[in-house]
Amino acid sequence: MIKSRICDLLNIKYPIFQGGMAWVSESTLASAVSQAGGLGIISSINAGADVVRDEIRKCKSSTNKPFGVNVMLMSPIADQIAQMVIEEKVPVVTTGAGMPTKYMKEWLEAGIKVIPVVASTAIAIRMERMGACAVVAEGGESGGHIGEMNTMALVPQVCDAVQIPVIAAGGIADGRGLAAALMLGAEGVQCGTRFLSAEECQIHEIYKKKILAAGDTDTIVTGKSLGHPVRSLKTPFSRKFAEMEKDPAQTSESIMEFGTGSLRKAVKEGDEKMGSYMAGQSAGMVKQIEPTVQIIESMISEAENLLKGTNKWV
Ligand code: TUI
Repeated sequence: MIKSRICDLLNIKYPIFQGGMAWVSESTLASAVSQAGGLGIISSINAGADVVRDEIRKCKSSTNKPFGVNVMLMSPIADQIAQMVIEEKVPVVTTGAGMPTKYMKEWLEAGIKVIPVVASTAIAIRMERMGACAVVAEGGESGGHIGEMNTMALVPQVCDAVQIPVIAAGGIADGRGLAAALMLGAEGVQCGTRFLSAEECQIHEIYKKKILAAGDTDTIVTGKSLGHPVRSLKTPFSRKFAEMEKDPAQTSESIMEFGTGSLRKAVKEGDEKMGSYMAGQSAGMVKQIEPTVQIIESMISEAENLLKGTNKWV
């Protein structure tokens, strides 16, 4: 049985988090993950603050297991969500795309377990000092907003830099990735892309089809010129976005305007022309639609078998 400090800390059965994916991670998916023994996480980037509160309440009524909410720090409603997680007594908060410094004291006083997503050792160290109970070290293989480092080099360096548990993210989609992450010193994994194919994941069926059809080189990083690199599937939208970034006639404003609403168009409408289908490089490993419980159980049993067989190497 794979267990680590994070299981005891959060009172979860398996050290598997489902990443808080903008517009994607709502209560149906998050409660299914928590119910299956992992940590389900609701995203706060979607239709608005009231919708997030509804999703938190739905999650509480679907499972009595712990779950989390992701606060995306670049969001214009981050302050509102930060307050709401206290009011709603959310047990775990993960943060992304910045430093949660200004919320930390209040969250900790409210008894919330704070787990920032970090993309460097420097930020991991600062988060530990501020009272984070763990960090997610996320490599650039991930979908969505990414940092500079990749998982293989980032995770062991973060593990060396902090004492708190490190959860590895980026490029992890099966038991091999889980076993490898544990070997790098991590005490769990966070997966996003793999859960896009979960039966309980409420995204448009075209999004799911595109994930199942994707191969290893089918993602692209756009947004570097705007200071916000984002990984998504290669589609007419992302290719056009990349072209606009190279075109000196375009301004940051015109490029940003082109991108506005594109993630919603993918998730809710399956818009094949103007949708932004965020996904990580592990999309090529996602082969079938299956129940969340099967994703989690198969990851755990595959990792256990691999770890039991490690003596073949020594
Ligand atoms: O946050 C994410 N991934 C996301 S958020 C998102 S929402 C969105 N993004 C762009 C366009 C439209 C919608 C989609 N994907 N991952 C966590 C993450 N955090 N990755 C990298 C970081 C990070 C980066 C810098 C964390 C801390 C950090 O601190 C540096 C600083 O100086 O603040």
